[in-house]
This record gives sequence, structure tokens and C-alpha cells, in this order.
Amino acid sequence: MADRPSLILILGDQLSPEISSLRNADKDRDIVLMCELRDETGYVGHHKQKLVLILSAMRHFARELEADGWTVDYVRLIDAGNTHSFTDEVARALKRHKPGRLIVTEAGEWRVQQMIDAWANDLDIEVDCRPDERFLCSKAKFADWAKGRKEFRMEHFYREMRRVTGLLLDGDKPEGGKWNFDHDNRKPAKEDLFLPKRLRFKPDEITREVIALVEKEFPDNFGSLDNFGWAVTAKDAERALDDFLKTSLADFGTYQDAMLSDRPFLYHGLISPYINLGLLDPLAVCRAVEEAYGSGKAPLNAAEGFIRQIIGWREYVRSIYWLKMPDYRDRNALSAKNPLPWFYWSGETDMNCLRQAIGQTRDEAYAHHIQRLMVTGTFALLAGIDPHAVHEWYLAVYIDAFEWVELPNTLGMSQYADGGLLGSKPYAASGAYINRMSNYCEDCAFDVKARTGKNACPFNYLYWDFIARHEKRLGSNPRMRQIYATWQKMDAGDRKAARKQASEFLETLRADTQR
Ligand code: FAD
Ligand code: DLZ
Ligand code: SF4
Repeated sequence: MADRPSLILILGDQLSPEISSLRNADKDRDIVLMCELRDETGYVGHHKQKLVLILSAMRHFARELEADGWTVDYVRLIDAGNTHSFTDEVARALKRHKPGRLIVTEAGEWRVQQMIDAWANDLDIEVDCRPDERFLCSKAKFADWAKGRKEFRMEHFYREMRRVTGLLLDGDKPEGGKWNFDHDNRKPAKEDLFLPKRLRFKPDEITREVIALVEKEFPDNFGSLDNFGWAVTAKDAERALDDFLKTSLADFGTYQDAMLSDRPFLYHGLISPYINLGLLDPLAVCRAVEEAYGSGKAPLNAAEGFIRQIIGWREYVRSIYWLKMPDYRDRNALSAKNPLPWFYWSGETDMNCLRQAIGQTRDEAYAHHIQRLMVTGTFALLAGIDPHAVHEWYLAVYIDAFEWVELPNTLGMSQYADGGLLGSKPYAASGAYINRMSNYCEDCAFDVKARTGKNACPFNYLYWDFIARHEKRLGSNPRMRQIYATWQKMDAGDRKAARKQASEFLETLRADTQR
């Protein structure tokens, strides 16, 4: 067996020379397999920029491996004979190379892992499937942490991760005496705020070739390629990170939740696609942020807030995904059944907040967390949209979307479809929240202060309708008690008017699902 090569399969989101499947391999003997597949480009209608990023980053990574002495068997999307499935491409490669075994790092998505798990039996090959060590918390470690707990709370998990990594610790105490500095964050931003110009990358020859391929093969997919400026190599991803550390980290915390018209990036990192694809290492990113704090370049509220997103939220949602799949995907605790409105694809709506969030999603394949959670997410929650349709939309339209991270964020955090596993109450809010955190309402056809009436902000009456609709389920939630007390105290006529207007609005919305 020792003289036969190993076949090392690298998936499109495992683009790191440190990936566990390459460890202890023999460059002179073993073969790396990478394949561009229609099964993967088509399991949802990915945004065109996402397709370009992944295919171009795969091609660049293959070229880097070859330059480093590896033999790479790279199957392109339009190669003759491409079967377009991982299983069948592995089967074909087994015939070509007659390896002694197949090595692969576990898949990010449950769907792909199911395939890998069947290969030893179906393809009659020894399969060495290795843990994905880019994550700090293994599946087994999380299962241990979760055992016996009545409820999972991210904040407790996050403290554990701070201890494990040693990030922002002063001995065994949290730096600055507190684990969480969110109290200093979440400020709204003003239009005249100075915003740094963010580093974007001009497409090179490989990327231009992929852009032409995507325009030709996926002409009807959502999104525009005009602004494609994402890094497609680890080197450029590092430059993007440095740019963020220099220009934006210091203000990240303060304006983390703010939203401004036509300012899609504000002080955000813009690095999630790179971490998810393997172009940046999450722990190295956090160490760089810690170092920026240590050398006085960023305040603690920014550094702690940023690190929490990565070692806290990112690790936590991935762990929940693996603990609860596959039935997690089918949950629908609030029995939401309405179809996704057409304007989620067209951006054509008079509601300026949604027009802004969806418009920038089309143009940049990016919206920041609060836009995803409190604009497109909250609207879908209030309007009772089927969480599976919402999940498929988020999985398709964002540059960083992979099911392991997108599904818990969408289905759990944003749509409360897991019944409160991820968050202790739904992220339901009226227009007042958006008005406080953005300038969207200034240019809107609707009046954010009006609860009902012709020009009333739809978030307002939909909010009270949501509260009323789910009283049985949510009324006993201690975190919702105050809201239900307000609802009960409201004038009966006002309550009736809000519910009637919501019902009429939702009826119109249902008609706007197919064009
Ligand atoms: P920053 O705001 O600069 O945050 C820094 C980093 O923290 C991010 O790069 C990311 O790696 C991590 N992070 C922050 N929040 C989260 C979170 N809630 N879960 C996991 N990681 C987090 N993130 C994805 O990577 N892929 C997705 O498909 C995705 N889908 C989402 C869907 C919904 C409905 C919501 C509410 C959030 C989703 N997120 C997703 C989380 C978050 O919105 C993005 O990670 C973030 O907007 C990426 O932009 P950034 O790099 O500028 O992040
Ligand atoms: C998302 C994606 C896309 C669009 N295309 C490919 C591809 O052609 N080849 C590939 O190996 N991977 C691709 N991916 C990423 C996979 O879907 C990813 O590995 C799974 O989502 C598992 O995490
Ligand atoms: Fe959105 Fe309502 Fe504000 Fe218009 S008024 S931008 S619909 S929150």
C-alpha cells in the first residue's frame, strides 16, 4: 500500500495549505483532487459574485499547490466527462490514479458529509476523513459542553472559548474586568461620518476568465458582477485584513449595529468569505485584533466585540448545526407558511430599509449582520414567511454563505424557527429600531411614527400583529412580558386596526411572490 499514492480531495471551502487532509502527505507521490461541479454551483441559485469568488479562489489555490510541488488533478466546470457530483468525480479519479486510500477533511455541510460517509462502502476504498482543525471547538467538545444543559447560551460558551484560546485574558480574568463590552457599542451613525475607502481588488486574468464563465453559464442567477472586488488568494485576503485593522477596527464596536443608505461596508471586517473558504485562519485573525488592542490601535470594546463574533458566535453556530442536523433544517416553531415576496429578488419595494439592504446585496453580495438580522430577517419574521424559503434566500445571496453558518443564523437566530434554541426571544421589532439605528426612514415613502393608516410603516402594524398572532407561544416568555403588557393596555380599536391592516398587507404581499 505504501507505494500507492493517496488521493487527497480538497473541497471548495478548504483552500488552506494547513488543511488537515494535506498533513503528512507526500508531495512526490500523492495526488490532490479538486473539482468544479454543477451539483455544488446549483444546490441553490448562488449570487454570481459568490460563484466567481469560489471558482477563482479554487483555481488560484490549485495553482499555488502546483507551484509548491504538488500534483493537482483539477476538473473544470466545462471539462468533457465532468459528472458534476463529488461521488462520481471521486469514482472517476480512483480509476485514473488507483490510490491506496482517499484522504479528505470533513465537510462543512451535512449534505456533503453524508456523501463522504458512504464512499468507503460504495466506492470500495479506504477513506481517511479528518477533523476540520480550522475550528477551535470540535464537535465532540461541544457535545460535551452541551450535555445536561437545559438551555444553550452563547455568552457562557464564549467565556469558555476565551479561556481555551487565552484571548484578551489578564491571568484568568477577562481583560478590562468584563467579558463583554457591548454596553459601549451599538451607536447609530450620522450621514457625515468619515468612512474609510475599503481595499478592493481588481480581477486578475484567472478571475476575469471565471467572470466570463459565470456570465455565460449562470446568466439568470441573482446579483451583479460589476463591483466584484473580493480577494481570491490568501495573500490578498491578508491585505484586506490589514486594511481593516488599520482603517476600521477602532470604530467597529461603536458602529457595529449602525446602518446608512448607500454605505454598505461602514467599519465592518468584510472577511467572513475568506475565513469560511480557508484563505484566512480565524484564530490568527483574532490574534491580530488582540495585538491591535495591545499596541493601542483599537479600544477594548472594538477588539472584544470583534473577537466575540469569531470565537463566540461563529464557533457556536457551527456547533449547534452539527449537534442538531439534519432535523434542525426542517424546524418551523412558529408555523410560518407565507411565500418569500418577489422583492427579495428584485429589490423593488417602497420600504427604503429593505430596498437598501436588498439593493446592496444584489450589488455587493454583502450586507452586514444587523441588515441581515433586523431588516430582511425581521421583516420575514413579522410577515410569517416560510423559514425554509428564507433560509434558501440567505444561502444563495451572500458571499460568505455556507449552510453550517447560514442555517443557524437564519432559521434559529433570525426566524426563531428552532423555538428558542439559539436566542431566548424572537428578533421582532417595529420600525422604531430601524429608525434609531439608521437614516433609512428619512427617505422612505412610509411614516415610521405612524402605527396604522395609509402611510404607516409596515413594520409597525406587522409587529403588533406578530405579537398578537403568537401570544399563546410567546406570552409566557419572561423576556416578552413587558411587550405583552403593552399590547394588552393598547386601545382595543387601535389593536383591531393594526391587525386588520396587517392582514390586508400580507394578502397583497402573498400576491407579490411570482412574476
Ligand atoms: P463583521 O461584522 O466584521 O464580523 C467579524 C466576523 O465575525 C465575521 O467575518 C464573521 O466571521 C464573524 N461573525 C460575526 N457574526 C457572526 C455570526 N452571527 N455567525 C457567525 N459568524 C459571525 N455569516 C457567514 O459567515 N455566513 C453566512 O451565511 C451568514 N448568514 C447569516 C444570516 C443571517 C440571517 C444573519 C443574521 C447572520 C448571518 N451571518 C453569516 C453572520 C454575519 O452577518 C456575517 O458573518 C457578517 O455579516 C460578515 O461580514 P463581516 O466579515 O464584515 O463581519
Ligand atoms: C459552494 C461551492 C460551489 C459554489 N462550488 C463548488 C465547486 O464547484 N467545487 C467544490 O469543491 N466546492 C464548491 N463549493 C463548496 C462546497 O459546496 C462546499 O465544500 C460544501 O458546501 C461543504 O462545505
Ligand atoms: Fe423601513 Fe419603516 Fe423606516 Fe420605511 S419607515 S425605512 S419601511 S422602518
